[in-house]
Amino acid sequence: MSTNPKITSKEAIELEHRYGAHNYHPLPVVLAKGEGVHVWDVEGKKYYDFLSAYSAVNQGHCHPRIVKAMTDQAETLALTSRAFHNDVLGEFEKFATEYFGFDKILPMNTGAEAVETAIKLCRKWAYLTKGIEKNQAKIIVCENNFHGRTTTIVSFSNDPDAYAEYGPFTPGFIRIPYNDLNALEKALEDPTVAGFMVEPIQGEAGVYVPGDGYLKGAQELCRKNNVLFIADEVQTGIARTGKLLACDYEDVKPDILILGKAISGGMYPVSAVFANDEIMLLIKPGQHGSTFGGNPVGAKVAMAALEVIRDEKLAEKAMYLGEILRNELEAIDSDMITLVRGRGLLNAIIIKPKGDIVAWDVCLKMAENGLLAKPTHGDIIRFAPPLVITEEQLMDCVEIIRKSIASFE
Ligand code: IF1
Repeated sequence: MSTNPKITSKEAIELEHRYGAHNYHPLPVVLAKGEGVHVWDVEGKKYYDFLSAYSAVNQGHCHPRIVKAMTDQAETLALTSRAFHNDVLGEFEKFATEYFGFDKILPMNTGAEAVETAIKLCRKWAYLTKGIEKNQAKIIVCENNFHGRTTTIVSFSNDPDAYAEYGPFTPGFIRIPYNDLNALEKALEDPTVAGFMVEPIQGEAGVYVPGDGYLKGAQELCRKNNVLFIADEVQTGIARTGKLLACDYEDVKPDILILGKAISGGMYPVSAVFANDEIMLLIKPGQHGSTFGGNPVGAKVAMAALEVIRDEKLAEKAMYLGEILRNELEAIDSDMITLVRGRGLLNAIIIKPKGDIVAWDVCLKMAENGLLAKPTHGDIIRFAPPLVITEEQLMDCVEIIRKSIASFE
């Protein structure tokens, strides 16, 4: 099946190269169609998607319920701005706050905007409630964090690709090692600290899972020191790790929860910050917002996407299939795979180069064999298929991975 006879992969790549900024280095595959766990390139070749748009497409590509929610609303009312009320936003806010168990939600569009929102909210709380002196509030973050790409967010990144030549940087952040409660305890001695922002599993760092008790311990330390615990679940949230939220593994309820990506099933940019009244109501009219945040299309799409998670029991599926995937990957007999890690269907393998063969080559080989995954940091490959994948499809994928790696032996 040819999905777009008007253009070849080569032509599409040349157009992007000629007219687009070179801010990405994608695999040389041009996708034209998606359905469930599958995507097709313009020549009609079919692939398993093992990235899910960085865990945005947890519900699978073009899920019919989410598509219908989007198209129905798009032909009814798409955007009002927040200058006026709309008849969907309140319904979405009630639905989402009940779904995640918070008093209030503040909807935005992208993950980075939601992180910015959480930072602003934390700072408001620092001055209005905690009583920190004007402009002195600090937020603790972790080494190797990834929270987005705005100038403030890259200000506290330690990845030169993310921050270099983008200064001057926003002050007010303290960086400590991840998965280190002693470092956190020490940093919390500073009375101007207002928040601790953390990814429950570090995604960009290569699916780095902290030790048991880290999140719980961090939350307790924050409580003891009157500091807000802020969880960035943009990547880990919405069933990806085998629970609705990765924080659920330790029964930790953040003071501020940040969601994005799969809250809309990847159909449309929707992100959100959740908090209870004593924090969220500190932001008053005119003090924060976005033209598109809370728009009726996004609201309908997000409700449908969250219903799919619940009705199709995708957290339970991710838990069950993740176990199988890691066991199968560990059973692959190759000294090129040095480590398998992850939770639920957020996983990574570490590739030991073999001569000139590195993770990028393994990904090219897997693509040739019909499975798309992307390397990161040179030697890590993330495996994060849509959660609607069946056990049979998963075993098919394991076979593709096995065969691809074996081709280098
Ligand atoms: C890119 C990685 C994934 C995130 C967390 C906020 C955001 C993200 C925990 C911002 C975004 C992305 C963005 C994408 C690559 C990507 C990524 F490789 F960098 F680590 F997913 F694995 N918090 N993650 O992971 O959300 O503003 O993008 O909606 O190319 O920047 P956004």
